[in-house]
Amino acid sequence: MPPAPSGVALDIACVKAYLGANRLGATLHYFQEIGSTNTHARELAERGADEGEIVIAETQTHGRGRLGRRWESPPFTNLYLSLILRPTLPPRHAPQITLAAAVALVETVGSFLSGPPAIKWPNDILFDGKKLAGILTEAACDAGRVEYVVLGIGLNINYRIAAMPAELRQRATSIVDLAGTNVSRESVLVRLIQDMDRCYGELEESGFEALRPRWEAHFALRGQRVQVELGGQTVVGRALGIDREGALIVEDDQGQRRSIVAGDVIPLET
Ligand code: BT5
Repeated sequence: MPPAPSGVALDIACVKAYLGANRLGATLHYFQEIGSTNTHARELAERGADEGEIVIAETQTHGRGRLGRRWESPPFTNLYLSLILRPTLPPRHAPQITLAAAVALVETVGSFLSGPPAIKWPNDILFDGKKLAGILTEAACDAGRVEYVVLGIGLNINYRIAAMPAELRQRATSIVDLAGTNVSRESVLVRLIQDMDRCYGELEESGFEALRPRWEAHFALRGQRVQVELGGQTVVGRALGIDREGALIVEDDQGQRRSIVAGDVIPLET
C-alpha cells in the first residue's frame, strides 16, 4: 500500500479487506478523535465486547502512558489502538500479554526498518535507545480469572522529530525518521494486527516459553546497570534477562537475584 499524504485519515475499509479472517480485528471501532482508546475499550469490555474487538483513533485528547503519564497523540500521523482480549491465562500470567505484544511490535516495526528495534522491559520499543512505541496493558480480574485485558499500543509512524514537543525530541523517534520516508499507516496496522494475532495465539497455546527466545533476542538491557522503581522501593543492579514466566531478573548490588514482575526500569550509565 503506498503511503497516503500526511493529514489523511486511515482507510479502514482497506485495512478490513487485508485483515480477512483474523481472530483479532474482526470488529474495528474507528474514531477521528477520542479521549483514550484504552478507556473506551475498557468501557466496551465492561459492556461485554468480544475478544478481538479493536478501538482505533486518529488522535487522543487524553492518551495515557503508565502511572498517569501522557502519550502524545497528534492526528493522522501515528497509530493509537486498543485490543480487547479475553485470555484463558491465570491472572499472574496476564503481564505476559505485554511481553507478547512487544514481540509482535518488534517484528512488525523491524519489517519497515533496516535494523532491528529493541525491547526495554516491560513495555517500550526502542531504536538506538529512543522510544518508538509504548504499550499500556490494563487487566480486569475477578474470582481468580482474567475477565478481560485491554492492550493499548501507541506507535510513532509519520511523526517527525521536529514536530514533537521539546521534551520528547531527545528520547523519541518514529518510523519516518528512521526509514527516511513516509510509510503507509494502513500497511503497518494490518501487519501489526496480524503479528499480534499470531503472538497472542502462541502465548495462549504454548505459553510464554514459546515466545521467550524472540523476546530475549531483542532485549535492550541485558548486562546493563539499571534502577528499578517498584512503587516505593528501588532496586539497583544488573539486568540479566527474564525468567520462564516473563519476570525481569536483576542481580542487585548485594549480589541477590531479584525477580521483578512489575516496575519502571531506568538504565544507568556505568
Ligand atoms: C507507555 O507508557 O509507553 C504506554 C503508552 C501507551 C499509549 C497507547 S496509545 C493507545 C492506547 N490508549 C491510551 O490512552 N494509551 C495507549 P510509559 O512507559 O508510562 O511512557 C510514557 C512516556 O513516554 C511519557 O512520559 C513520555 O516521556 C513518553 N512519550 C509520550 N508520548 C510519546 C510518543 N508519542 N512517542 C514516544 N514517547 C512518548
